[in-house]
Amino acid sequence: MSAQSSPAHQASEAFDVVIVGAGFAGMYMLHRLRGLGLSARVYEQGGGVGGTWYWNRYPGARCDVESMQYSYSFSDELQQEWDWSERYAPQPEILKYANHVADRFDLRRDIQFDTSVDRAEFDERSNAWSVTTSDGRTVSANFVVLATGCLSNARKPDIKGLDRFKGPVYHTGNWPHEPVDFTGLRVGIIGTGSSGIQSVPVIAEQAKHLTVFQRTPNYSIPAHNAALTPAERQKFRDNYPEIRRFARWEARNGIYTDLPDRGALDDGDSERRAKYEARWARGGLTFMSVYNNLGLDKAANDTAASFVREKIAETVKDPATAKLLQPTTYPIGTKRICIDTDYFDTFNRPNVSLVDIKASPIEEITENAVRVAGHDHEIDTLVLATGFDAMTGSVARIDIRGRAGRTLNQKWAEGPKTYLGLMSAGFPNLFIITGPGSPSVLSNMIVSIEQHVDWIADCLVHMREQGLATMEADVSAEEKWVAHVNEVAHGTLYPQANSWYMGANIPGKPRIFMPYIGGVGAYRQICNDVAAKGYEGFVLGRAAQPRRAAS
Ligand code: NA7
Repeated sequence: MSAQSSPAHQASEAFDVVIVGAGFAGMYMLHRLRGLGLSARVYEQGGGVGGTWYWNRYPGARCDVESMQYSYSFSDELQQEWDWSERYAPQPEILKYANHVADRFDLRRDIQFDTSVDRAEFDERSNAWSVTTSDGRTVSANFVVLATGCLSNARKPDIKGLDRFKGPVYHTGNWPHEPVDFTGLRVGIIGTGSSGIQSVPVIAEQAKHLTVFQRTPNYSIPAHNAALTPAERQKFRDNYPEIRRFARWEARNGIYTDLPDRGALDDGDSERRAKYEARWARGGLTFMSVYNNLGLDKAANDTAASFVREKIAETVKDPATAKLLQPTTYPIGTKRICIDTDYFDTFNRPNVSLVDIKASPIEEITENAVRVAGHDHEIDTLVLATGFDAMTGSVARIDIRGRAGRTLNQKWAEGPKTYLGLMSAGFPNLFIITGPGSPSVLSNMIVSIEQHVDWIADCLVHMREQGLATMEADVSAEEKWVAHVNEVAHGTLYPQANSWYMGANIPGKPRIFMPYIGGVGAYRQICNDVAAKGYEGFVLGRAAQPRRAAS
């Protein structure tokens, strides 16, 4: 499947595949393509591998999925040899793991760092993509794989006066590589999502004073993080075949845990409370797996939400602060639940204060303060934990032009449309890993990444064996899939929250529930069935007579 001679190819280097991004998705994609004998070039805008773990270096950054599960499964040697230190590894260790993988599989020689892809244009005559990078070069590729990540486009809020602030401003999603020392400083932090909740307790320990500006409180479950013992690690290693199988097929979110056999209202009050207590004591994301209907039934959900609110009230000594920290405006779990270490307890410290910016939004940021309700909260340093233009943001930054020069941004102006989250009609030979319309951010990302990469790799083998030059989503299959994704989402409580799943955190972004909530196992089966039926719903074209997708 080497690149054919064409005008697009003559002017530049040619690859079978260009991969955008060297995070966990891009690295594994490269590894698989090498194994198939395909040529690939990865472009990575950062100075190293790791994607989200390269950028999110803020204090307290950790994955919310346990390390033994948030790790590649494709190599048994790798999963047997790597020693995770803690139940939830800190960001530096996850980054170290990413670097280890890059070295172990000799990936770096095909990755060009410090280079972003600015433009990708499909040439209908040669059936190839012309890819232009930030170093001003253009290469061609038969296929482009967007491994750009779902939470990669850090978003600076549009707050009046932000640029006037005289002190340093940090975004959690774009944190400096040098350690930031808050000792003796008055620090302000805007945002109480997962990044805010992880960093607040750590910053509070250093800062002279920390002021937390909260718009919406979040449900957070204790991590109960701890060092992993050799015996705990070995138990996982011995059981990896079953743990990985279960994560792929049985657990809707790709995380191994015991699954519920009933709904929350099937138990009496005391039994239910005991189960919540046990899950709270265990800690972590699987809190939501205690019952099978917490994401479906509001009355069931209320029981879990009330339990967490009670825990907050028990922990936070000042009743007014506790009340502000209790989420009430959306069902628990409909925004990604947060996993914390001492977050609520941090508000008992004398050097931490909470400011409600829901009731009174930030009026402006001055040279040395955040002004709320006419009061200046003086600070020396500002931390923005304000999140990302999720799922579509990093794709939207690239000028992607498909058939007839139509851009992906034009096509997605009313919300992203894909078939299986893998391809978008009108954009042949362009794959997306964990894109909108796939389980993606609702799951253990590495489970979903590996499934997509393997599916794409198999697909490329099929195309090579069949002598196919193009593949793209059929418009009607795409429409049906988008409708299905929507229908499944609206059968749950998820759309009730103004979450980044819905695009609700970005002013003007279309409100569409982006990830597929049908569960990773059901989704995997659908993808496998599609492949088994000769890639049903995709239009496959030969080089001589490329076919157009029906439109
Ligand atoms: P999130 O979860 O999007 O959280 C962002 C936070 O910032 C959230 O509390 C927002 O309040 C707040 N925010 C955003 N814009 C503003 C403005 N303009 N003014 C005030 N407050 C604002 O991002 P994270 O980085 O914490 O986490 C993202 C994911 O990474 C997380 O779900 C995990 O999967 C890992 P809001 O809730 O919109 O009222």
